[in-house]
Amino acid sequence: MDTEKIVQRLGITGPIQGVYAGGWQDATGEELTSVNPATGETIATLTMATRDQYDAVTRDAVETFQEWRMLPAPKRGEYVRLIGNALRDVKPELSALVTLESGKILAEGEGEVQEMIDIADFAVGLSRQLYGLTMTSERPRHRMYEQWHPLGPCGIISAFNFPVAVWSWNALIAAVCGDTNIWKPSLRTPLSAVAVTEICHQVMAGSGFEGVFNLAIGTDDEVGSAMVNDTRVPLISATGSCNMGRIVGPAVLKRMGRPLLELGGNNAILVMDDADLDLATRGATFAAVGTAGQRCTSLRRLLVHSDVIDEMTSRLIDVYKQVRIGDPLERQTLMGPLISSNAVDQMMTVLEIAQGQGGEVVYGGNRLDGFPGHFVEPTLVRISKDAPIVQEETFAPILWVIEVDDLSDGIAVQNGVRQGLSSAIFTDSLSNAETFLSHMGSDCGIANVNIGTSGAEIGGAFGGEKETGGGREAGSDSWKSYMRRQTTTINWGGDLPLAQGIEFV
Ligand code: UN1
Repeated sequence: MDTEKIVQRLGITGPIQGVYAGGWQDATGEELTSVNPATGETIATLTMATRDQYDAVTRDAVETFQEWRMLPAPKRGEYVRLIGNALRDVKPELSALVTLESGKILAEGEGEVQEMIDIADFAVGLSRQLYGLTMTSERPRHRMYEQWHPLGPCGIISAFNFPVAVWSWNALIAAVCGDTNIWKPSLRTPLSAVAVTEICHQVMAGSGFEGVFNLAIGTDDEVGSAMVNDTRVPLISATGSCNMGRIVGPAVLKRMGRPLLELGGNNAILVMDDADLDLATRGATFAAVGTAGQRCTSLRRLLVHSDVIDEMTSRLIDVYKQVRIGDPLERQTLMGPLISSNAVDQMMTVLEIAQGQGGEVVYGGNRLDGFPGHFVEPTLVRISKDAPIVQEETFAPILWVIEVDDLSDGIAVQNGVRQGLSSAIFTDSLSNAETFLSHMGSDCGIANVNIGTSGAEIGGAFGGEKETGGGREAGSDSWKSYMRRQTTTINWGGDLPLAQGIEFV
C-alpha cells in the first residue's frame, strides 16, 4: 500500500489542518512535518493550532458538552459503536499510517487499531453499566445512593508510541460517560490523529454532536500549557515521560483539576530457577524488542536467578540474532526504527554510561548506519543490580540482564526503582507466583505470571504506581475517572433524624 493511497482512503486530502472544533478549521499556527522514522522522508505537512484556536476548540467542547451530557448514555454508546465499526472498515489503512508515522511494525500497528476497536466495544457495553452503589441508611425512611455524572471536556495528551490507541482508551470511554474531548497528540504522529479525528467526524457529521471529539495539534507553548491550566477542562489525561508528568500533574492540581497520569515504567521480568526458559525467552524478547523497546510497558530489566542466568542469556542471544530489523511495513520485519536520531543518540549515551558502570554488552549495542532511518540493534547488557543506570527508563531496545539470588532478592530489585508500571514473574511454582502477586510482591500496577510486561488487554485497568503517576485507564472501573460521583440521601419520612444520632432542637 503506498502512502498516497493510505492517506486518501483515510480522507486526509487537501491542506491538512491540525484543528478540529466541531468541524475542521483553518489552522494558522506553525507548520509541522510528519516524518517517517524508517526513511527520514516527509509523509505530509500540516498547520498547527495557535493558542486562540485552542481556545475556540475548548469553547466548542464546552458547548457540545451541554447537549451531549443530556443524551442517554446508551445513545452515546451507539455513536461509539459506529466509530468502532468505522475503525474496522479502515483498519488496514489506519494501521499502515500508524506504522508509517511511529515506525512500529505492521503487526503492532494492526494491534494498536484492534485495541481501539476493542475499547470501542467495551465502551458500548459500559454505556449501559455506569453503575452507582446503593447504601443502607442509618436513618429510618431514608435512602442513600451514589450516582455518576459527566465531568466535562477532557483534555487528552498522547504520546508517539501509541498514537491512536491511548487516545481511544480515554476518548471513547469519556464519550459514553457524557464528556467531550480535546486531543493534543504527539507532534511526531500528527497524521494518525488527523485520520482518527476524520473518522469521528464522518460518524458524527450531521448529528449535532460533532464537537465531542476535538483536536488541537500544537506546541506545548500554544496548546499544551493552555489546556493544562484551563479551568474549563476538568480532567487532563496525560501519557508520556515522568518529567512531563512532573510538569502537568502539579499544574492541573494547582487549579484543583483532575490529572490522570500514565508515565514512565522501568518494567522487569523475574525469571526463577524453576521457570520454563523457552517461554521466558519468548516472553522477554517480545516485551524488550517489540515496538523497538518504545512502549511504556517495554521490558527494561530481566532479573534472573543466578542458577539459570547463563543459560537464559545464551538463549536470548540466539533469539536476538534472528530478529529481523528493517522496514516496519514489511511483514517479515520484527523490529523497526527508533522514533528519531535523538533517540538513537540517547541509546548510545546510555550504553556508554552502562559500560562505565561495569555493564557488558553481550549482544548488539550499535546503531545501524546502513539504513536511512533511525535503526539500532536490539541490545543485551549484563550488568549489576547496583548500577545506577538501571534506575532510568530509556526508550530503546536495551535489556539489562541482572543476576538475583532468590525470590526475595528478585522482588526487592524489581521494586527498587522509582517507577511502578508493569512487572512479571516466570516460574512454575505456585508459591513463587503467589508471593510475587501478594502484598509482599510486586509494587506495580500490572503484575503478570508467565507473560511478559507489555501487551496488556484493554479489559483490565491500565496504569502504574509511584513515578508512573497512579492513573488507571482503559478497562475495569477506570471509567470512574471520567465522571463525578454524587452521593445522594433522600428523606421520604416526615421527621428529620440526624446522622450520628445528633439531637438538635
Ligand atoms: C503505552 O506504551 O503507552 O500493554 C501503552 C501494552 C499496550 C499499551 C501500551 N496495550 O503494551
